[in-house]
Amino acid sequence: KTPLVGVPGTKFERTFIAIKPDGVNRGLVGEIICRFERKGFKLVGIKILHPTKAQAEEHYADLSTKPFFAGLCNYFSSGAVVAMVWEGKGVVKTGRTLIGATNPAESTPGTIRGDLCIEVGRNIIHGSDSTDSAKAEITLWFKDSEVAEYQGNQTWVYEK
Ligand code: IDP
Ligand code: MG
Repeated sequence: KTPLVGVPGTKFERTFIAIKPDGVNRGLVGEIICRFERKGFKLVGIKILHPTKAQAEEHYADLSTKPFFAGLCNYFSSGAVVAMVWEGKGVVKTGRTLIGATNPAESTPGTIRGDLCIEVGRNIIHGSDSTDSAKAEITLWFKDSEVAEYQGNQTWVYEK
């Protein structure tokens, strides 16, 4: 059985992806899931929840000294979030590539942020920035019983 936090460096690497309240309210859930799904990554955990301010502060604890921290936590806890765990080879780094640069004004067209949003304070999606933060974030948001293993079409996605 794959550990909850995945196995970095293998096909079983996992990352934490969250569609932020603006993404959910703008009806972009399907669009975003579609992009990860068609790439070949495997969705192993998904739920919708309204984060508390405390959960937002814990999730973004590394940014607590930033001037935008309070606004960021208000934003992240302002509505429903779709929290997900995605699995696949290189999913942490490639997930960040699919998402695009933090500031949508600098995100390349073709990326999620480059195509779908305009401002850094409303950039619709979160993705873990390293395998270590993926481990911490998956553990923060998901229990073992909330992640499912299934066969999928992975034999057609990987050479071996
Ligand atoms: P990331 O989401 O691309 O990993 P981080 O630097 O981890 O970017 O910042 C977390 C979130 O904080 C960003 O996604 C964005 O919503 C918000 N943020 C980052 N920089 C700024 C800023 O300069 N002003 C307002 N919000 C910001
Ligand atoms: Mg970040």
